[in-house]
Amino acid sequence: MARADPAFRTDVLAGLAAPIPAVPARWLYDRRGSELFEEITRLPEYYPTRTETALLERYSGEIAAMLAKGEAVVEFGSGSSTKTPLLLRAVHPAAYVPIDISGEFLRESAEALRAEFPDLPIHPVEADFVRPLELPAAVANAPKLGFFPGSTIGNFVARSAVDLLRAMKSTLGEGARLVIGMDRTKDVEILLAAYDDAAGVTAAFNLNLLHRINTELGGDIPVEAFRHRAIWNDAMSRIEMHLEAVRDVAFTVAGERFAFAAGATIHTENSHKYGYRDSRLLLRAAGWGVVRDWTDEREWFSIILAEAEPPRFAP
Ligand code: AVI
Repeated sequence: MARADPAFRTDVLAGLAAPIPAVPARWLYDRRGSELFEEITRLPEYYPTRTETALLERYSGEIAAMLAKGEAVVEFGSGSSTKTPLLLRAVHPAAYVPIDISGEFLRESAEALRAEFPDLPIHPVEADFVRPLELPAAVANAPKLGFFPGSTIGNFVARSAVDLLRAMKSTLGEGARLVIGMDRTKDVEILLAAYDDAAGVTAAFNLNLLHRINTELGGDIPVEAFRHRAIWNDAMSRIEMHLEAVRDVAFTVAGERFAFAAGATIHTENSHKYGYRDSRLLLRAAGWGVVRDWTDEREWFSIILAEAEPPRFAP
């Protein structure tokens, strides 16, 4: 059995036994899960990556023109292969600080960016950015620009999204700006196709969680007894991923027994979609005021520039 992260064990055992079974989405991303996610970003049905990249190609010059000089760009998550260089090339920052919980991804992406931007000081920080953290002393006096692309904010329920945006504000400090990608509400058919593609890559991504549980937690889950489901939850304005039992099934994980009746599901991910006003409300709830937002012709995705609002009395 591969060595398991104790937090993975705790989350899986508690999540499978919960009245509404659910496993936190972060566990979808082991090495295989991350590879499958990369594949998802290239699928014809998965519009977010393509649309956000096109927005950055088109508007990063405009974004840069609205910023201070000598900014330190702080990216929440290690630099993705195509989006980060687009911003860095336009902004010409004084320094770049990628923050990621995975040291391995952090080192790999920092290496790639060093090759592309040999004169840019890069200060990687291995940490979980959901909590406020101290930035390297080298960028203490620089104005900060947070960068949170990918619509990853959509994977957090509103309460956690606000906590996260507040943590970012506290990490970046007074006067900070934030460039954030948010996926917009749109036709349900388009959303369902993006999260249940014809080639079955998203299904493999979701089902990989069960393989991971079997490998790392000594599980004997018959993976073929589950199928991938993508559901639009209109009241919550989100796509939900579930793993649905196609027949009655019983299995053990880490020596504990679980049973699922046919049709019962394990909830594995939320991907919230925001209307124009919803995104502003979410940011405002966390102390960020929207300076400007850029969207594509179909209004499928937004890149928002926000600024940290100073504390003030309100009526
Ligand atoms: C990482 N995150 C923004 C993706 C999303 O669209 O919510 C994860 C994903 N899940 C299924 N497809 C993509």
